[in-house]
Parts: sequence; structure tokens; C-alpha cells
Amino acid sequence: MPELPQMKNRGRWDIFCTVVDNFGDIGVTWRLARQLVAEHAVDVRLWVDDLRAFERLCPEIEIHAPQQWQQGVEVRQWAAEWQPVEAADVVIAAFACQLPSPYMDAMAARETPPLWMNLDYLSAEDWVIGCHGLPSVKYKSVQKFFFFPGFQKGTGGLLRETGLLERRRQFQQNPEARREFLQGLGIDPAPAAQLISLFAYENTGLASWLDTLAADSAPTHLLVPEGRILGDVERWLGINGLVAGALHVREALTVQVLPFIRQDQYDHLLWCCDFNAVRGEDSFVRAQWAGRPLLWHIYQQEENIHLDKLEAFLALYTKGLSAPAAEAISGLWRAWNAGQDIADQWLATRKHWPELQKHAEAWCLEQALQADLAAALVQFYVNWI
Ligand code: TRH
Repeated sequence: MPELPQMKNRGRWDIFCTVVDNFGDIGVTWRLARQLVAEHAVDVRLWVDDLRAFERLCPEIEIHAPQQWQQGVEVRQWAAEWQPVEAADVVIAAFACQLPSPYMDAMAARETPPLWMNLDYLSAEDWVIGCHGLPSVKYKSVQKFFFFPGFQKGTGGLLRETGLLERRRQFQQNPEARREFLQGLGIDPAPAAQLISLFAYENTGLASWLDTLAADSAPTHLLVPEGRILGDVERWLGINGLVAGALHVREALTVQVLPFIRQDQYDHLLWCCDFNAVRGEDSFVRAQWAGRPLLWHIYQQEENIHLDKLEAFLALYTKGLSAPAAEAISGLWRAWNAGQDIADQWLATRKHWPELQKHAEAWCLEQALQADLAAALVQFYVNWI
């Protein structure tokens, strides 16, 4: 990419990612690494301990290569047997992952210590504002800092590539582009059908939602990427072994199973749908940038602490909605996350559809007023040096 005059070299960055489970860890770090390279002239090495998970989001990944370049990012296999390397100027440990101890020594051995940050999980809780940017532990001469993404001023913001919302809007205003994209995935919804995407963890409440959609007077085309919720879909359909490409119709509901698609395609899928059920962290944020109503399946944590995070987000998100609409969407999210029957909550939510649609776009625009996470990280580094 040609260097723009305003771009300065922002040094060499190492991002460390351990894939705990699912795709959120690699999803976030891969997105961040690409953006740092493309928009901030940063040299990025992305250290990943599980290239198979990475391959799902980026099929070009060579899962046995110790070193490879993908979209300008140097991808390194984070092997159990660590080979010595020089430490970078900025070191990001994603989601509190533990760096290899020889690498920590390499950080401490540098003439100028690197900026060492822990990129934390996303939360809408208020305490995040107080903790963002604070010093954490020290290793020899090297100080670690907390870096918290978030939805409010005083946090590190959300990942959002430059021009993302313009690209999204252009796409959504172009029915031909939408049709072509869907066709490319073998999706051909009836013209009047509402399109819903479903990316979620196992959920005992799913059957009640599918029952309601099937009994509806209006048609729904439900798109389900291969993953953890498929078992519940199979049980509801009474069919085993659903794979990508499967398509089944039950009354007003068409259920179609999709392959797991590359990250950029998944964005387009979210942009195409009238409603997106998402989960975890990264798909949750991408559904917000889609500017459409959404349903969040939050990642479960011990002692139900995820429920505090859910409430904190709902408190922020529902500001500006009428009381009945806020109550309806909050009720739907709470019931979904409790694995309960969501039939009544879905019908209540549908009553406020136009308001919720307008609100989703307004929320997206409000969030886009914040500096994006990659820019905030670079600014943190610039301030630090
Ligand atoms: O996979 P997840 O459940 O990840 C979770 C969360 O991040 C959670 O906070 C974390 O603790 C846990 O992992 C370890 O959901 P998430 O965050 O939405 O990540 C999914 C990624 O997969 C996201 O980058 C979007 C991407 N994706 C595709 O690229 N193609 C697809 O077809 C689909 C469905 C998703």
C-alpha cells in the first residue's frame, strides 16, 4: 500500500494471541493486526498458538507454516518451543495471555523498554473507564498497562476500520450488490422474507423462537453458519447431521445452514440481514456496525458475572428508546441469555420494529463518534513515547 504523507512509521508491534476457545480471540487480534498495518504504517507480527482456528476466518492460512505473511501481517506460529527473537517496540498481550518467559526477558533486555499492554475483553461496565490506561504489573524494568475497549468516552473504543460505515451504507443501498452477494453463498430468499442470521452458543430457548417464526404470517429466511447452535436447530427440525448447504422449510420459516465464511464476508452477511443474532465479542461489535437490530448471546462466565456485563450494555444501548421498546428488547436479550422461552419477548419486540431499526442506526453513528480501537492504541503509544 502506498505510504500516505500523514502516515509516520509507528514502529514494530508484536501481538500475542492464545486461542482459548471459539473464534473471538483470533477474530479480534487478526482484525486489529490488519488495521494497524493498513492504516497506521505499523509492522505487525501476530503470534498465534492455534492456526487451525485462524484458518476458519482466513482460509489462506498455512496451518503448518512457522512464519507467513497475510495481508501485510507477519503471522508467526506461537510454538510451545520458543525460538529467541528480539522484542518489538509495542507488545500487546491479547486477553491477558501469558507471554513466553524468554520473550519477557527480551523485552527487559531492550535499551528502551517496549510499551507493553494487555488488550482486555470488551465490557460496558462503568469501572472500565476508571481502569483503562492504568499501569498493571511490572516485569523487571518493563511496565504493563491495561487497555480496555469500550462503548463510552474514556475507554479504548471499538475496532472499526476507516470507511467501514460508508462501505456498509453503500452496500445496503445497492439491492443488486446484496442479491449478488447472497447468491454467491447460495442464498435466494423469497422477496418478502425477512432475513435473519443466527450465530450463537447452544440455547434451549431456540425452539420457542423457531416455533414463533414458523407460525408467523410473514415468511422468514434464517441463515445459520455452521457452529455450536446447530444441535438445537437439528433437534427442532428433527433432522440429524445438518451441514452447510442444508435447507429446510417449516411453514413460514426457511432454515438454511451456511459454511463458516471469511471475516469480511461475514460482515456483508450481517449487512444483508434485517436482524442478527450474534455472540461473544467480535460478531457482537460487527452487528452493531451493521446498523440493524440485534440479539446478543453473551459468553458465559463463572458465577454469572457475564450477566452484569449484559445489564451494563443494555443500560447504555436502550438509552433514547421509548420505555416499551427498551423493555421489549431488554426482555428478549435477558430471556435468550437465560435459555428461556422467548416467544412472547420476540412478539413484543416485533411491535417496536421501526423504532428499533432507527435506534440501531443511531447507536451505530453514536459509537462511531469515538476514536476506533486501533487509532486509540496508536495514540496511547504516541503519548507514551
Ligand atoms: O467465537 P466467539 O464465541 O468468541 C468468544 C468471545 O470472543 C468471548 O468473549 C471469548 O472469551 C471467547 O471467544 C474465548 O464469538 P466472537 O467474538 O463473535 O468471534 C467470532 C469470530 O468469527 C468473529 O471475528 C466473526 C468471525 N466469523 C467469521 O469470520 N465467519 C463466520 O461465518 C462467522 C459466523 C463468524
